[in-house]
Amino acid sequence: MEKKIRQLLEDAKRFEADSPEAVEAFRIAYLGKKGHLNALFADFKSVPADKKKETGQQINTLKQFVTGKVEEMKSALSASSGADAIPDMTVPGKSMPVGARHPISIVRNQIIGIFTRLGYNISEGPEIEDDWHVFSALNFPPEHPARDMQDTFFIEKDPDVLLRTHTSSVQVRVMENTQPPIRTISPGIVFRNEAISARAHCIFHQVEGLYIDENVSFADLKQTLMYFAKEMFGGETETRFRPSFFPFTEPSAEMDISCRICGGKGCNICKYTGWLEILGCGMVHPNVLEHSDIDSRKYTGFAFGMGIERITMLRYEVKDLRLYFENDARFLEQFSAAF
Ligand code: 2NL
Repeated sequence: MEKKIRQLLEDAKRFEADSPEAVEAFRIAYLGKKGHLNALFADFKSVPADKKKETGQQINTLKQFVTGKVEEMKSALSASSGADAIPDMTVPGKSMPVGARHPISIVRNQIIGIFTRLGYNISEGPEIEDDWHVFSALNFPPEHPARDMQDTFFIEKDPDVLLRTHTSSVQVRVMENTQPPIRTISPGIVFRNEAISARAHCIFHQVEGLYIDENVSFADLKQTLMYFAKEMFGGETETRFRPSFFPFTEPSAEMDISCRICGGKGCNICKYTGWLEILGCGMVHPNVLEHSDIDSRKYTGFAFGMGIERITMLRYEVKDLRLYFENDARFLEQFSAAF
């Protein structure tokens, strides 16, 4: 009997109806006066007493399943047939929810787009690095504070294994492996041992650029970065260069753009200066070229680096860095219009 019940349940599960008549025939076959269930209940009398409980439950399960299935099939068929099922062609289509790219990816792709149109290629490299590629090759003196445990995440000491603090390490690897002309940008994640706040994070994203050839000048640097600023922030964007210092460039500068929020008049975004700092840059230090076996008498180059989080904050007026890492859909969905 048990086998029979199981077989009937299997058949019922497999049954598919394509018309109301088929549903009715199915209902009669199982639940009708002369149907399977009544037959089972009749046989039930001869089930031994110690099996009655179990078998009774099985019959009930079958009955419940069939009753539910009949109702389901009826409503499915009435929804797809009959007068009220003729589709109303004037109803607007259902929109498919599509995801949004993360704002950091959107801005990273925009930066990559601008520089690849200028003839730069993209270079990538390891996130776990050694001292040479992150510091020594880039002309950091042995006692430079960036090498401190307070600033850099060390995985091992002696020899140093560390998380890269900038993507210049990728460009050192490019210089080691290729002779000029070099035109490359290195987007990627970097790590600094910092307390997390609205304005700082221990993980963030950078794009660095490097251009090395004969007769590359500071004028080339300025024109390239002024063009970048206009492409990124709009044609009316003004730029200014302030002298700065990095161990790996000489001379070095920081580039500001005119504040997009107030148009240069002064507001709390630009701290009433009318200017926003967006990147650091400079002429590649001769020591850096020589460390990678590039002849610094024949070749010169410029380099720059920017934080993608910061550019994104300025582009989209994001006020708190932590939003980038929280994956709150209410924040991320706001970027679904961009690529
Ligand atoms: C900043 C400053 C900068 C570079 C990055 C660089 C790379 C090589 C050689 C020389 Cl291989 N320089 N990169 C140069 C100047 C500034 O970044 O404030 N970044 C967020």
